[in-house]
Order: sequence, then C-alpha cells, then structure tokens
Amino acid sequence: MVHQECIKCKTSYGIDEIVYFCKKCGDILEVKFDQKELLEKISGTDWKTSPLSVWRYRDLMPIHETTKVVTLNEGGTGLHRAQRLGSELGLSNLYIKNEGENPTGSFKDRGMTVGVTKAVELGARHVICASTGNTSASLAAYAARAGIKCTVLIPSGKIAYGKLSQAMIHGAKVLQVKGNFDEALEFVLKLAEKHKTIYLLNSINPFRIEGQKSLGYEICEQLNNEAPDRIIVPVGNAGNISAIWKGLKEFYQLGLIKKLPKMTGIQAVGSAPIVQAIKTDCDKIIPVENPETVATAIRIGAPVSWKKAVNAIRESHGTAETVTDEEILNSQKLLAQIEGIFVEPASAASIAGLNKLIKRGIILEDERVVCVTTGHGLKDPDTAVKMSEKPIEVDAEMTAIEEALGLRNKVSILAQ
Ligand code: AN7
Repeated sequence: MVHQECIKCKTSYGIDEIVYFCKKCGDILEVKFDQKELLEKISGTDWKTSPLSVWRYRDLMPIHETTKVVTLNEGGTGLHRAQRLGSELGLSNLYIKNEGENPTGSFKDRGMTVGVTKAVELGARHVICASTGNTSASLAAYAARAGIKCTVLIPSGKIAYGKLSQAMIHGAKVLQVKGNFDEALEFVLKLAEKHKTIYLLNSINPFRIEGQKSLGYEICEQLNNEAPDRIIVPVGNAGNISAIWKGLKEFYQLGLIKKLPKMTGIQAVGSAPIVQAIKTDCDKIIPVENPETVATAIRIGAPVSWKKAVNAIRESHGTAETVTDEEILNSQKLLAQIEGIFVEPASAASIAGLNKLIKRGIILEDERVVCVTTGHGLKDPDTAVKMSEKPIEVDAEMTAIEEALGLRNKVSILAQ
C-alpha cells in the first residue's frame, strides 16, 4: 500500500495523515509505493497515450482516483538539444530541460499541482510556505486555482521582483520577514505545527516531491526511454534533486529505463552546505549562517532535504560543485545569447557547474548531459538588465537611427 515513511527509522504513516516530520525520530518523510502494485497499475492503463505532463503519471501519484486535480497544465517542458552551447563548452551531447516553461515559470508547479491537490483532498482551506520566491509564486497561483487561502513568508528585500509580483497578484497574504529564508522557514514550520488548519507546502511535504519526481520521468521519456549519463541541478533546499532521483529510481525499478544517471548538484559559493558535505565526505551538513549569492532563489543556508540530496548524489555516483556569482551570471548570458533560452541566475548555476566540471576533467566530452534550468529569466528582470548592454537612446530620426546602427558610413561610401 502506498504510504508515507520516515527516511531514517522507516515508521509508516497513511497518505491521508497530516504529518511533516516523523513522530518517533523527527526526520523527514517520503512517499513509498508497493512496487508490485505499481506494476499492475501501470500495465493496466494506457498512460503512454496521454500528453507529456505531470498528470500523465497519475498512476504513480499518491492521490486518490476520485479526487479532482488542481491543475494549470504543468510539466511537458522542452528538452532542448544545445549544440552551440555544447561545442562552446566542449561537450557533444548536451540538453537543457527548461523548467521555465511551466505555468508560473518554474519547476515548482510540478510539486504544487500535486501538493495543492492533496491539500484540497485533505480538506485544507489555508496553505502556507516560506520561500525565496518561486515556491510562493507557484503556491499562490495554485491556491487561487483551488479557491483556498494562501500565506507566504519571504525574506525581506531579497526576492526577485517577478516572483514577488506573482505572489501578490494571485492574492496571497505576503509577509516579508526581516530575516533570511531559513528563519522564515522556521516560523512556517512552527505555524503549521501550532495551527492545524494551516497546511504546509514547503518541500519537506512529501506530496510536493511526488509531483516534482515527474521531471526525472520526463527526461527519460524525452530521450526515448533512456536515462542520460548525468543530470545537473541547481540546489537550494534540495527538494528538487531528491525528487528527480526518486523518479528515476522508480522508473528503473519498474523496468522503464535500464540505467541510472549521475546526479550532480550545484550550489553558489556563498551558500553551499551540501557541496561541503559531499566534498568532505561528511554525514552531516554545517548550515551556513548568512548565505549570500546573486542567485537569490538558492540563497539557502540550511536545506531541509539535505539528507535526501546527499543520498541521491552518493547513490548515483554523482558529484557536487560550487560556482561563483560571476560564473553564474556569465553562464546566464551565454545560454541566453547562444541558445535563445532565458533563465534566472539560480538556473544558470547548472550551466556554470557543467563548465567547471568539464574544465576539471570530471565530466567527459562524450557524456550525455542534461542541465535542468529551473526558472524563467523574467522572474528576475533587474539582474538581467544590470548585466546587459544598455539600450541606445536616439532621436526619432532616420539618420540618427542609421548612425547608431553603424549604417551611415556604409550608405555614404556606396553612394560615392
Ligand atoms: C529557480 O522558492 O526554495 O533545491 O522557496 O527557485 O528544490 O530548493 C526555490 C528554489 C533552484 C532550488 N532553482 O531548488 C523557493 C525555493 C530555482 C529555485 C531552486 C529554487 P531546491
């Protein structure tokens, strides 16, 4: 039977029970399926005929059959062959899985469609999260879609404008906490513990992870039912890399793919507790007190799902690496300019990490690599404008415009 299970002591909880941490040992939970049951379920349906999307995998989601889903058409994002970027970096087989193509512009929608569906199934009328921006934008949209109340706690002054505007326009109650994300999350956890009518949808909620695991399924299906050699993911709270790995393992266990990729997590230098744990082969993370990076989405010092992420990286024989703000911004620009894909800084961390790992000889020229770009560039227009060439101001006259474009000289030379 499908159930929730503590990742440490394996205590089991039902899927209709509201529980965020194990009541026995306090660790985080994950959703577990009975493999035989799943095999029977998927072989008895025609899921392969529905379009690529989160709900194509409804049989693999812990949602009751009769429940009406809360959806805006999430998933089914493009897996783009990046030939030009690949040859620039020295890789022959590079793909970009562009999660900015989701309804609210980030991968969070995969988790929220399932998480908010679960919330409604459980009878919740009020959902809450702490967020560096994208989680709040997504939750606000899905709560609006479901017609339930939404509260989001964000760190003050440090979230990208596009994301803030989304949470606001969807009608969420937005609290800007004078502190960082990690502090905001602590309050949200306490609130959900104290006020049982408020349903928590941060990524410790295992139902959100279930939605996000579809990212792993989709990549394999888009590569003709094969896993790539490596998947590179920007890491903040570490829910996404854990979710992708969960999805891949499930596909493997169901016999839908024959091998598993190396999971590779990238963090910004100023907030890299997971990279630190991987590099020092440590069984604990040391939280970063004052995380700092231009990639505000992953400005997270104490990732709640660190154990799952460290496990995913180790189990898959992957690796983790840090990148500087400069490397992130250069990669963002490069991707935008030679592939036409505009992503926010946190997403570009995956490209920056790829570049670094190729240079170090860790990623080989012939590896088939998928970089996940997690959020759309329009989320953070300020950073993009700051790093780009300014528009040239011209008089509303043909000669001035030609001059600015360097066409004046040519015209006059030809005329001679
Ligand atoms: C664009 O919105 O944590 O490792 O509160 O927005 O699963 O946390 C955002 C995270 C990567 C990291 N890329 O994913 C939030 C939040 C983008 C993101 C991440 C985030 P996780």
